[in-house]
Amino acid sequence: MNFRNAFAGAIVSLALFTGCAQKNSVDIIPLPQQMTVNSGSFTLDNNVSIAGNSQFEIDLLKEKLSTAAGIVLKDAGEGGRIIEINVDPGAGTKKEGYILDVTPDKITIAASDKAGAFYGVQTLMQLMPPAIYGKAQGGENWSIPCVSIQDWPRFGYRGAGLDVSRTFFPLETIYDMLDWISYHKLNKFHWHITDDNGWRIEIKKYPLLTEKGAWRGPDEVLPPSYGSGNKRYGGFYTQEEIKEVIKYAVDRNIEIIPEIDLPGHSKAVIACYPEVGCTNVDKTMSVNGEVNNVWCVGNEKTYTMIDNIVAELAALFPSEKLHLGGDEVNMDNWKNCPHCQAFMKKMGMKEEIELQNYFVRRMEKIAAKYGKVLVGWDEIRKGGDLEPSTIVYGWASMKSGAEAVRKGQRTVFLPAQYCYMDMKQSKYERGHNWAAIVTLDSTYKLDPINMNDFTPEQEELVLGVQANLWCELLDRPARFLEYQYFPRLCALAETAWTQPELKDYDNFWNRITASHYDRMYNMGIKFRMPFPEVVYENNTLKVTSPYEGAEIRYTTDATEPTLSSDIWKGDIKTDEPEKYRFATFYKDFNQSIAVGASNIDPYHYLTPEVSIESSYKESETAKGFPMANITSYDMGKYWRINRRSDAGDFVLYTFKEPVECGKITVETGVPGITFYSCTEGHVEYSYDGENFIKGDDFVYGIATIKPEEKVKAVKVVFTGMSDALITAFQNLRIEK
Ligand code: TNX
Repeated sequence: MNFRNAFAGAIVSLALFTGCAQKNSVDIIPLPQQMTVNSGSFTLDNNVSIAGNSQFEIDLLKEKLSTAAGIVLKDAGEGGRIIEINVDPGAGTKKEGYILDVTPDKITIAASDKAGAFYGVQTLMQLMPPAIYGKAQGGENWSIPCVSIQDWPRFGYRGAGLDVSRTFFPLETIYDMLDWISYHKLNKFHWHITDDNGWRIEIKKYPLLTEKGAWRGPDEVLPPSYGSGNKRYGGFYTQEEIKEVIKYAVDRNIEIIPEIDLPGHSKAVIACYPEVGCTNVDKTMSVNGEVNNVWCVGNEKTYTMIDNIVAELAALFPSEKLHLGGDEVNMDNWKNCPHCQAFMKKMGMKEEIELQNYFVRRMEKIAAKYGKVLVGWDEIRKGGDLEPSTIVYGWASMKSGAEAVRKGQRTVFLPAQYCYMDMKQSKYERGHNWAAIVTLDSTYKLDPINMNDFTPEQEELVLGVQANLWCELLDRPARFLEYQYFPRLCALAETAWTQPELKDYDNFWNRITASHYDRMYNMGIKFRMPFPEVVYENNTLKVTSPYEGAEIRYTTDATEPTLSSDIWKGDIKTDEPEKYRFATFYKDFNQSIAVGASNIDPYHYLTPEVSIESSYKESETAKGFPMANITSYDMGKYWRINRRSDAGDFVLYTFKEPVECGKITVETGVPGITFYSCTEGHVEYSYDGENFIKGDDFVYGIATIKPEEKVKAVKVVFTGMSDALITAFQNLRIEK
């Protein structure tokens, strides 16, 4: 196939439509491999019939059109213009590929497999008004531009992963996700269904896993974590529910790959069945700050229990892949555990890393026993070889995935720097940043083949790419999942589907803003909006719009813009730039975060000399995070205590001189990340340093004070247990 021609085709087609009323209607995401736009259109109305042998796809289209347009497609043979959808093994299309032809009288979708027919319908829907994804009729013009498309995916593995352990999502969200990923021609849903903070799948042989292990809270076997606070939190899916989900996914060409994360990340199991955990490890913490979360690999009971669990999983999930984790095990657990040590001795092992490989090799055998192929994270390569069939998920870096490929393993690429949807999208937004700030552009750029110099044989081992959402930080607001995934998941979809020769970020961005925003709106996705770039120069606030036609509103009193704020029209002359805030709006549905000029400090925090007293001992301070960090007024820094806080704990900030101010914001936890904050407590303040007034309770680790006199002291007061094993405090944000 000649990609240069295909690219020319795509360009020609876009050019053809520039300046014409239907310009947006060929903005397909992911971009098809070959597309020609012809003149004319096919009008959808009640005089159209639908025929063919691809029943699910036919029904899907009928249902969408009747809901969104009130159009009732007639059955085959009833006359009128016609839509035909056929699966024919002789159609000559590639795996999951399709041919879509739209002429004024006829639409045909032809594919060699059902997946192809499904994707043909997805593309056809993107040629319709965005309202096709909606739940109501809006009076659109239901005509479809004439096109000729030949399309197929670049990668066979095009995934989205979701962690439902740290945050539990109801089934409704899982179904929404399946719809959304299928609209983007993604075909794998990697369900991270267990972790330290909740076991979320019914296992009939071990009922405690969900009776107890699915719940955390003050009186549960799992302590509160990640903002779940002082209440019972959790949930799980029954096997019957999962069967329904799988059926729904299969219809939409989605393979669900379940992950049971072993032998680390297993606090939920071990809290319910302590006999399979290492002993003598109460103080050995994982990188996520968990203790008692590692299976004992020197104990046969471990393997019996895993075998029994896998038996149920294997019977439930049709996928040939079984993901058993393998990541981030703190091997000190094994070092300190008498059973593991005795086992190492018996086996003649010298290092704990050999235990990791031993464990993984046993997992390969258990998977094989049930007809499955083992899948695991980068770390399963540690300490020895693997079966050639075993699949590695390269997450830590591009390099780690490439190493797996060079070792001859089939590999899915999800390097965190490109694919982790829990990473911040800019320095101003919430999210993890340990890997990178992951912009839309970063996700779009990912190319595991072109970024490595693999041999043709090695290229065959690159199964594809995946975007992953870890959910430690998803405790708010309810639709934050959508904010994190979209539109980054659209970028991943194009990376996964479209040949790199055809990819062009600016072109993608135009398609997103000109058409796909409207589609996502109709899909009901509360996607992230980009904020404007603002700089202050020559007494003027200069605003750069994030895209053509964006609606930007602003305020002049430092409050967040709303739909009734003024619309920005051009440069603003002012001597008080810090009072301005700008945000991008999409209809009345969505808006970006509010920003001020990036080259000035919009807050003007005061920095009075302050000293600290507290209930924590010097020895409890973590290395590298000293108490002095919270008197520095460097807002990125924090003081970290290596223990959970409880009622009675406090931090007292006393100013050398009383401070005149309008507002003090007291933030606990890690700056920009809702980790290790005060979940049960309130703030107190004092004008004389002796008598304290109770202020607000901490909400998401933050409390504010609006004093009426000069303030001498501010106190963080814990009234109950905090919900992480670590506690963190920040500098006071004091404003005039
Ligand atoms: C690393 S990726 C993890 C997860 C965390 C994630 C946060 C991987 C295999 N382990 O447990 O949730 O980082 O970004």
